[in-house]
Amino acid sequence: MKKVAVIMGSDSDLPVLKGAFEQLKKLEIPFEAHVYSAHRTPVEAAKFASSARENGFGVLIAAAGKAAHLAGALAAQTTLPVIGIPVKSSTLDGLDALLSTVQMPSGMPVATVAIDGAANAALLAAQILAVEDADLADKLLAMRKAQHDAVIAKDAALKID
Ligand code: RP5
Repeated sequence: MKKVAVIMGSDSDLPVLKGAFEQLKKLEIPFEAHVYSAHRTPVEAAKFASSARENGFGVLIAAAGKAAHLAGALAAQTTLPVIGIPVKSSTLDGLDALLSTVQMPSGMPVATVAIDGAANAALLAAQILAVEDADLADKLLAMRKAQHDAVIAKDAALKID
């Protein structure tokens, strides 16, 4: 199976990414996590992205806050799909990172999830890999069924006083 790369702009983003690691582990998807910054280590970030395909990666997840250019900077260096997680790390509540990540120019897509939406980033990465992986698709289906059943159980247990 292809690996998922989880790149964060700073180690201060790590707590947000717990939800992504959890989902990737649950689905037994091999992944690597790294700290590369679009601004502080632009050469290393570009090098990682440009060699990601030959290094066995299938999807890149990029989490960054503030002027969050990481996902776009990685996308500029690879034709692998890049998923951006805008991180809420400043006084602007993540809106700065959301707009910096989502407003990519035509020709350079980044699939942007919600602010701090790490779990969905991992699930979207899994769904991309599952296009060519029936076992992974089955695992995703089982997760959807469990999610469905949990809501049905909550509905049955709902009591309004
Ligand atoms: C961004 O700036 C990082 O992704 C992080 O969310 C934010 C703050 O970084 P630190 O100053 O905590 O390293 O580049």
